[in-house]
Amino acid sequence: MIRLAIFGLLACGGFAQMRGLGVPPDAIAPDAARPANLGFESGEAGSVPPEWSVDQVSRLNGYSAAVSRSDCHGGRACAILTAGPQVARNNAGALMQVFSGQPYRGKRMRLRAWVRLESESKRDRIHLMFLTDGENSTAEFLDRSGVRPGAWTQAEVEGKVPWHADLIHIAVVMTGKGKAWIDDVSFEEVSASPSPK
Ligand SMILES: [Ca+2]
Repeated sequence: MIRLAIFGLLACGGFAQMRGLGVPPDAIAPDAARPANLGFESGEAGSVPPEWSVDQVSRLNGYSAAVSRSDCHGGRACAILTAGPQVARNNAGALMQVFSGQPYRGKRMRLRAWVRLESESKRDRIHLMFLTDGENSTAEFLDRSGVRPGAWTQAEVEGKVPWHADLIHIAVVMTGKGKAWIDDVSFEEVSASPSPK
């Protein structure tokens, strides 16, 4: 039901590729215990940020990611996800990271990131999402409205990690032909509301 809701809402052909995120892509370490390099301070300018990857479908569609050392939100570096010239208007590209779901089982988590989208099309967006994988149990949480082209904005999405989650994939997804700056990602438990006295 969740998958249907996501894809029905976006009504965007390119976004259907995000279903593939449920399978660990190549070039990542699925046994990583905790998310890392969330401020993109590691790595060489111009190369893919360590711990992160662009999934294969996104790469085939023409998206690429690199560390940038200018115009960042925090620290000295950030990531840029760029749509190449061959990207079709309705495609989507994702920068993602995968780690163990075990420490987060049963917890309500919030994924946040500072993002800035540069695009000539007002339809383009940046969406945050996280997905969980496990035996007989998957879940997907998507920031449905997304961030429009403009200044640095903090995006977020929340969801409860299923008890049987083995892996968590966090992703920053850009739809369309823009250029997305990404920085200061966090994945934290949502604190319980104080009980009324
Ligand atoms: Ca940074």
